[in-house]
Amino acid sequence: MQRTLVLLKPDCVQRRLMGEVISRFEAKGLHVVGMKMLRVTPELSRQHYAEHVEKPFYSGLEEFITAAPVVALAIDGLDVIQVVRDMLGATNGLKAAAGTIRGDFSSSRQMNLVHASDSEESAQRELKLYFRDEELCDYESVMTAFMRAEDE
Ligand code: FUP
Repeated sequence: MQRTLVLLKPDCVQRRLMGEVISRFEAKGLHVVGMKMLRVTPELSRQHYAEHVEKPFYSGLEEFITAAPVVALAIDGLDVIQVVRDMLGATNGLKAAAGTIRGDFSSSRQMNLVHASDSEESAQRELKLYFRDEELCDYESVMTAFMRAEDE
């Protein structure tokens, strides 16, 4: 079982696509254990995108990610880090496959609606940036018996 950090970015919030995107994760059977709306500050942006701070596109990225609220989600599931990345599709919405979230709703590289951790290491780091331990709610998933076999 893994946990990942998902961010519904300012374009997702402004375009009223929050429900649409969360519905896809729910329909897949993923287990949401944390959710909050917040405004990303320039400082949080620099921490979140630490690997990109020196890149030429960073100033535009910071302007975008701080421009409106985001919704942070902590999501549990088997192989959830890769499963969510696959559900998002390629970074650039113009290149993302049809059927993926970005492929269906984004036509942009910067405004690609959703962020998700790309490894266990980034998930741990990013979850700490957005959630305190007591903000995460572990609860039993009563549907699990009808979502997958016991040996999966
Ligand atoms: P991803 O892992 O899919 O979120 O993508 P990256 O870590 O490669 O990039 C982080 C964010 O920077 C992406 F959401 C898009 C943005 N970006 C740009 O705005 N311009 C670029 O040239 C590359 C990435």
